Amino acid sequence: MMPIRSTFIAALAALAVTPALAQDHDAITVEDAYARVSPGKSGAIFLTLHNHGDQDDRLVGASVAGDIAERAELHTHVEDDGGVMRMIEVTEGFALPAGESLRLERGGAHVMLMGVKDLQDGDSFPVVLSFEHAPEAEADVTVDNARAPEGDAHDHDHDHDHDHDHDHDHDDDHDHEGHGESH
Ligand SMILES: [Cu+2]
Repeated sequence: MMPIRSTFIAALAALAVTPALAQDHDAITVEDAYARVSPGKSGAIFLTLHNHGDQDDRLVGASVAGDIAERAELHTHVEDDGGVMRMIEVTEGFALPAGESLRLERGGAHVMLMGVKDLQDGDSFPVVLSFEHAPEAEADVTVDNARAPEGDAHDHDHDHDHDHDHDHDHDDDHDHEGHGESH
């Protein structure tokens, strides 16, 4: 009796983890996911999505565990009438056409984290992304507060960037912190 039960439970466990490992026929894959956070306040996740399928899709939601942050939302930046970049929630999500990639990056689309818990540089945590058509995708996100914005990658050595100061006034910091306070 016991060996049979054990085998049965082991088989169930294997079934439970299989979907996360079944990368080869996933229509949508996630790469290079990292986050910048202010513990106790807010943060943002940046990543690249690839739609390998032949159907247009759409990123419509994101979630993290309650011990990571209170809430996750899809956000983007828009320029207001005064030329100031502001963040807004994008409830309809982001288009991800068949065969194309979508980069969530600094100053653009991102997954906003509200009420960030005690996350430190180098920590990693899973984010679950949901799509209009494709099954949910889970990705590991690494906290990397020192990472330079994509557009700055080529001038890494300039003075303004040399000290890797986490509180440096990169263009998205004020927005995120302000946003966190308002919720
Ligand atoms: Cu945001």
